[in-house]
Amino acid sequence: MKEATMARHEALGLTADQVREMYYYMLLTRRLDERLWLLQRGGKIPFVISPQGQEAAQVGAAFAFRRRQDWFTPYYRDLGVNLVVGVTPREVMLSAFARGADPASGGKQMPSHWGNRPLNIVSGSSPVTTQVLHAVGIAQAARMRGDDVVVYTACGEGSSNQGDFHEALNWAGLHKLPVIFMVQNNEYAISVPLSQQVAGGSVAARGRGYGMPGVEVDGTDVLAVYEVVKEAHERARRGEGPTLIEARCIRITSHSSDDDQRRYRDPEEIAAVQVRDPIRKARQYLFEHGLMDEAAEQELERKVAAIVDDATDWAEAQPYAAPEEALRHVYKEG
Ligand SMILES: Cc1ncc(C[n+]2csc(CCOP(=O)(O)OP(=O)(O)O)c2C)c(N)n1
Repeated sequence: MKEATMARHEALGLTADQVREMYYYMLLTRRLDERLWLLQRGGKIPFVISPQGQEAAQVGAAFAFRRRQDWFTPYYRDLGVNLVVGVTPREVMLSAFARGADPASGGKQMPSHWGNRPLNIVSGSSPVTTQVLHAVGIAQAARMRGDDVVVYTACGEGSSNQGDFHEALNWAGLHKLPVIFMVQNNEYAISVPLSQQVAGGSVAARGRGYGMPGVEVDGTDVLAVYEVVKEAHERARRGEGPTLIEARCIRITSHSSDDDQRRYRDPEEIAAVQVRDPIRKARQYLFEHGLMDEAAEQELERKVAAIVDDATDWAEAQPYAAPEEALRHVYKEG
């Protein structure tokens, strides 16, 4: 009887503070990204590829993992995952401004090519889906060493049509490796809509063919995502193998700052997308359950704005890498 009257987060074992923290990370992800667009349009940074519309999928998933113990091979849009795992807003900005202290690549890679050694976030490269195979290799190594590790990897639904994706799932399924494949389906691969990308129309349905559960979840609902990823994480730790999760998301912005979605999406479609905004949905949950009121919301917005301002100003003032650093990490040293 008690279950029926419990709030959803309580039924999932989450405290009020944890749900508020999820919202904080979602908002931080959105506000940092909005700042990145301003900086790009102002000519201060070269490139943005946004998580807008995918914050719930990213924050909900990352909350189910263990910091500094699990491993992560995220994809470029995974700003929310990186923040939850421990990348700081200052580090995000170092990378955006290509400054020498950027932990991902010392300012050598494009922004959003995440990487952070102490946090077990593995640096990726620009060809999509390579990170999915890296995740499987890491999971296999952990299995051989007897380490208690679960690996997070993500990509878009367009990338789930690459050969690498199928090889990765097959191998992980065969060997029951502890990997969670998180496909964030935002319905477009640049300008190509879902109907022209995915044979069969469902990425989740492919799981069965590779010997693992394929779960579809509303990727705009942070608690729903947390629930399925937590379950997948527990399965992986019990030695029952990988899970494929298809989070049905939305894409609010253009593919990147080099793209203009008005060239291939109707204005009505772009406007309709906003209705499923994950931030709005999470905010409504907090208000309905008395976890946030207007005063608390304003305070949170002020706090997040101050963090974004600090990260921007601080990172912009940091130096570029010295010219002698150009070949560092390119060749083996010593
Ligand atoms: C192997 C490879 N092919 C093509 C590209 C160019 N490219 C970059 S992102 C992208 C679309 C990916 O779409 P999707 O996987 O759905 O992810 P989304 O960006 O929509 O989140 C493409 C084709 C690339 N980077 N690598």
